[in-house]
Amino acid sequence: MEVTKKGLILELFGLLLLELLCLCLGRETYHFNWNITLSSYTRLNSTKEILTVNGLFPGPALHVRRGDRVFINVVNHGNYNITLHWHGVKQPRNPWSDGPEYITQCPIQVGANFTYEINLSTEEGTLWWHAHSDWSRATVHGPIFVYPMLGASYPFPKPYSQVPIILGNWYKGDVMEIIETALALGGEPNQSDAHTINGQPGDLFPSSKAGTFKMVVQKGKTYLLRIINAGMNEDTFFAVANHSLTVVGSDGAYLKPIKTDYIMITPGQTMDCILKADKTLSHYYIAAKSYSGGEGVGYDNSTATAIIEYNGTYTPPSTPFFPTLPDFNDTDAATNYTSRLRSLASKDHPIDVPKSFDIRVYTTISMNTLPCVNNSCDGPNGARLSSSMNNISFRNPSVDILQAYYKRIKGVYKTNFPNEPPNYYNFTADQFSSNLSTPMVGTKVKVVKFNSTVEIVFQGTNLYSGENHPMHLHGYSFYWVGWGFGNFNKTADPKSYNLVDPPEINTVGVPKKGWAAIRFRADNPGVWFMHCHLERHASWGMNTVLIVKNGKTRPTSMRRKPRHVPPC
Ligand SMILES: *[C@@H]1O[C@H](CO)[C@@H](O)[C@H](O)[C@H]1NC(C)=O
Ligand SMILES: *[C@@H]1O[C@H](CO)[C@@H](O)[C@H](O)[C@H]1NC(C)=O
Ligand SMILES: *[C@@H]1O[C@H](CO)[C@@H](O)[C@H](O)[C@H]1NC(C)=O
Ligand SMILES: *[C@@H]1O[C@H](CO)[C@@H](O)[C@H](O)[C@H]1NC(C)=O
Ligand SMILES: *[C@@H]1O[C@H](CO)[C@@H](O)[C@H](O)[C@H]1NC(C)=O
Ligand SMILES: *[C@@H]1O[C@H](CO)[C@@H](O)[C@H](O)[C@H]1NC(C)=O
Ligand SMILES: *[C@@H]1O[C@H](CO)[C@@H](O)[C@H](O)[C@H]1NC(C)=O
Ligand SMILES: *[C@@H]1O[C@H](CO)[C@@H](O)[C@H](O)[C@H]1NC(C)=O
Ligand SMILES: *[C@@H]1O[C@H](CO)[C@@H](O)[C@H](O)[C@H]1NC(C)=O
Ligand SMILES: *[C@@H]1O[C@H](CO)[C@@H](O)[C@H](O)[C@H]1NC(C)=O
Ligand SMILES: *[C@@H]1O[C@H](CO)[C@@H](O)[C@H](O)[C@H]1NC(C)=O
Ligand SMILES: *[C@@H]1O[C@H](CO)[C@@H](O)[C@H](O)[C@H]1NC(C)=O
Ligand SMILES: [Cu+2]
Repeated sequence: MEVTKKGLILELFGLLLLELLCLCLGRETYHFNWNITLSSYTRLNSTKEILTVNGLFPGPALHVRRGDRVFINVVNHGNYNITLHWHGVKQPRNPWSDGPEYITQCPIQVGANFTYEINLSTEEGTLWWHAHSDWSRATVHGPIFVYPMLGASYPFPKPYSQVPIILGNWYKGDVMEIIETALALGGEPNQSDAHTINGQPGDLFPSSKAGTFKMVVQKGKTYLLRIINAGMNEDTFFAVANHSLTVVGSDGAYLKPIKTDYIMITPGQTMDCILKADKTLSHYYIAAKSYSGGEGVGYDNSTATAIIEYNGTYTPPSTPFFPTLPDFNDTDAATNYTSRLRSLASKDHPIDVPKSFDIRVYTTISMNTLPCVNNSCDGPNGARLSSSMNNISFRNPSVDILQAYYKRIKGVYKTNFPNEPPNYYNFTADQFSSNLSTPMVGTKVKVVKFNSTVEIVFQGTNLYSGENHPMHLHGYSFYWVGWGFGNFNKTADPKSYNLVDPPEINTVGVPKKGWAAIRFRADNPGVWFMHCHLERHASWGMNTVLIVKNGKTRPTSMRRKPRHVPPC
């Protein structure tokens, strides 16, 4: 820990330079006050009070440029304790503003407030924000538009207009009660009653004709659809009738353009798609429905729609043209699309994928069951549904892990998250012996040294049916270097990794009965949640935490604790 005087001066000088650089480049600072309120909304003929930010569903959009700084004071006038998370924002050295409850903060209690301080860094494209406590994110979420820096341009012709397309769900019941009931009884939570596009189920639902999201386009212009999957529990197929999409970005980083008729997007992901309005003047449906590869796994089978209307004088068809979407269970269609994603990896948008690694964590992601008194639960054979990573079903502590780490409070978490599955079996078999179903329960984290190169291989298991799991890591974006069906083979599979232009993302879909490998450099010290973005799996424990230790200098260490953080 020798911080020399010279080193310190250089360091301070460096910081000063950075600050000046930011000023010259026109880095902006914004201040917002957000009010968590209960507001009344009607969908599918049912009216209910939902949690919102400033009364809006979906919530307000943040419009920022790369590198900007944002302060958001969140005042909780709702009926639940709440936290907000800035999904895909790396929060350099600053886990204090990341948001997951009991991981980096205790919730903002009803009547209290907390200011998130967010420095954007290398993100550029589309991200989003959402609540990160219980299931409140069902209605508490919104887009983050990150434009290029002042004077910089897009790596594609500037679109005429940019439109957020937020995929979500509508539940007739109260979402918080739905998950509380499911956890109490041990079974599946109720499905949502509709998929939504920008908060509207669309006119395939007879009640909501007036409430379909409509987008008016000028023939000949291009539109950037900033698509966000804010859905709770299902991957989604998405398409626009008669129009192909050109995908140019995902998760706040650019991609090599991909022309496609449909996309598959998991909860947690974003896709930036260019749509050229070059078809006959008419009305065209936009449609979204579930991709659900799991056998016997329930899903909301409804289709949400929105409408693209060409501006002009013409007689529209009585029903707009409808797009072709893959079948609900078409895993080929899902993987065909996602396997085409490649980083732009240009001179202006370079990538830096680790060619080797210091640490590999090979972790199963699995459904499980826990025993239930008198086999009286609603899960398989009266057991209680559960989920795990490396056979540990994660439980939130009652004091946040960040605080416990910072203040060295003992007994809150253990640092022995295993680097390998505790037992090897055919993870993707069709049949399993029943002794494999029960996980351990606990709060185990993985600790890594600052600046180490990390490879994580997620291995989906087929226990109680495999499905595509969108695994999300906070505090980082990572390179998705490889994937395959079956069990990962550490000798053979790394040979086929893409170390040239892998996509840089923050949420990776681990294919049903398969694996996915990611790499990153652990250069952001802090406490970072890693979890499945299917909300029921996260509620059941498909989570862990990555603690990245401090480096040797101030700029490579976590920021100090802000003066005011919500008490536990
Ligand atoms: C926040 O919302 C609550 C409940 O709707 C309202 O009483 C309060 O005045 C609002 N506060 C601000 C600052 O808008
Ligand atoms: C909010 O948190 C406080 C303190 O932990 C707790 O007493 C209260 O019951 C919580 N409120 C709700 C609505 O969960
Ligand atoms: C936020 O909480 C602090 C401390 O309790 C309080 O002094 C302040 O008035 C609150 N601010 C708002 C906008 O509610
Ligand atoms: C954000 O950046 C500014 C300027 O570089 C710095 O002073 C501030 O401490 C940073 N804040 C956070 C939350 O990282
Ligand atoms: C809404 O109510 C109308 C009139 O009662 C009915 O025709 C329609 O089917 C209902 N829609 C839904 C989605 O329940
Ligand atoms: C969709 O699901 C509902 C409820 O589970 C079921 O009644 C209906 O038949 C399903 N529709 C289709 C087209 O599969
Ligand atoms: C539709 O076109 C007319 C005439 O060109 C123009 O005035 C109007 O602003 C356009 N509307 C939209 C929503 O683009
Ligand atoms: C998809 O579901 C249909 C109808 O349930 C079934 O016939 C088909 O085999 C399934 N396809 C796949 C790839 O599982
Ligand atoms: C997936 O790609 C393969 C190979 O390109 C092709 O044969 C197959 O038809 C595609 N499947 C779907 C559903 O698009
Ligand atoms: C694992 O199970 C799958 C599905 O039954 C089978 O295809 C595969 O050969 C098995 N792998 C091994 C190593 O036994
Ligand atoms: C992290 O490691 C890389 C590769 O060894 C090195 O180039 C870089 O300077 C290190 N970063 C820090 C902040 O120590
Ligand atoms: C893994 O791949 C190696 C090299 O191709 C092969 O020799 C070995 O049998 C494979 N292991 C398994 C369990 O399939
Ligand atoms: Cu999952």
